[in-house]
Amino acid sequence: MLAECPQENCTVGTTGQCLLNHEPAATCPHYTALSEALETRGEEELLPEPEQNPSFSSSNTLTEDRLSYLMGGRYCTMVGIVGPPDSGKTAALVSLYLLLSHGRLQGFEYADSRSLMAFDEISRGARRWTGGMPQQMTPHTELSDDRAAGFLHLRIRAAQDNVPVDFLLPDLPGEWSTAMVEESRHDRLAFLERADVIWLMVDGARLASPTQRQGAIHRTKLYLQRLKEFFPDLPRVILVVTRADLGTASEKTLQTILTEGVALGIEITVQAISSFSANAEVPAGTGIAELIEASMGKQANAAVFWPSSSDNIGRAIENVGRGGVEI
Ligand SMILES: Nc1nc2c(ncn2[C@@H]2O[C@H](COP(=O)(O)OP(=O)(O)OP(=O)(O)O)[C@@H](O)[C@H]2O)c(=O)[nH]1
Ligand SMILES: [Mg+2]
Repeated sequence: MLAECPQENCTVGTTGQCLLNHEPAATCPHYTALSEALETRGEEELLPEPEQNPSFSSSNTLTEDRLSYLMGGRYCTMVGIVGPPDSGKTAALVSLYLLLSHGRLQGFEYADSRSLMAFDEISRGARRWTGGMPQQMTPHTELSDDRAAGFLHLRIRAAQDNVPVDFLLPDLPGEWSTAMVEESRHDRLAFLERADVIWLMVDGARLASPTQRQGAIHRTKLYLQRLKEFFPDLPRVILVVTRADLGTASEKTLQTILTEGVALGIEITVQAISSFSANAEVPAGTGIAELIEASMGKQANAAVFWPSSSDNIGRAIENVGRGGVEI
């Protein structure tokens, strides 16, 4: 069973060994079982509405200046996650965490995390629900420090080669992205220059809707233009098309966006995901494993699976419905 311990240097989560030598480890007063609550899904009532949105404190996420110290010099794959409010940024992180903690991220397994408490915090509302999916699985993201990004850490091991990859994933309020596009405020997103890959999150339900599609395409193109303008050395971009359970964006729609990316000199690919699901035919978690695979920096593989050609769009969309796991 996965566990977490707030004691510095305690590795009970990965080794089962309690830092304070409690035997069994579960008798330690600092020990918190991670999956206990997950196992009771369906048996308990929906959590009451929080009185206020949880906001990250610096102790929950890893601040940029502490990253290298905390990671002990390990190379980390930094993902830049951008997208407007409600585009599904937090939901993707929650889905990834829940899949990993259930051992259900196909082809990958959990190896470690230095920010379990932060993951725990953002996943709280999504863990249990009864009688259908609530409207709001994750609260709007607010940060206690409105100036500097905080990162979540996950070490993920690919079953194929057993090599662990350390991911650093920021969960930022959508307003930070909107401020970049609309007010040219990009100072808080400076870390994007150093990112290995960018996930540009776009609401797939809007891209699929006849009335909202044009606006969503226009806005996504604007994001690509601004990203390239403010961060000329932009790393490769994965266009993450969210809410695949609620609609499928057409190839033509996606091609319009990809064409803009290519014209701007951006290396861009597409991945559709369904972090949660209100549709029995599209399991929650669909596309998340493929997103991790494409983000792992395995450029050769990524190129095979997701070349930025029109042929590829069908592949990305086709992937919806395959490999998904119910959370
Ligand atoms: N049906 C469905 N709903 C989703 C999915 N992803 C997100 N949602 C819903 O959309 C809501 C908002 O998603 P978030 O991930 O919190 O949005 P965000 O981009 O983090 O928004 P901000 O924090 O405001 O920037 C969630 O609470 C879910 O209820 C999905 O794949 N399927
Ligand atoms: Mg959010």
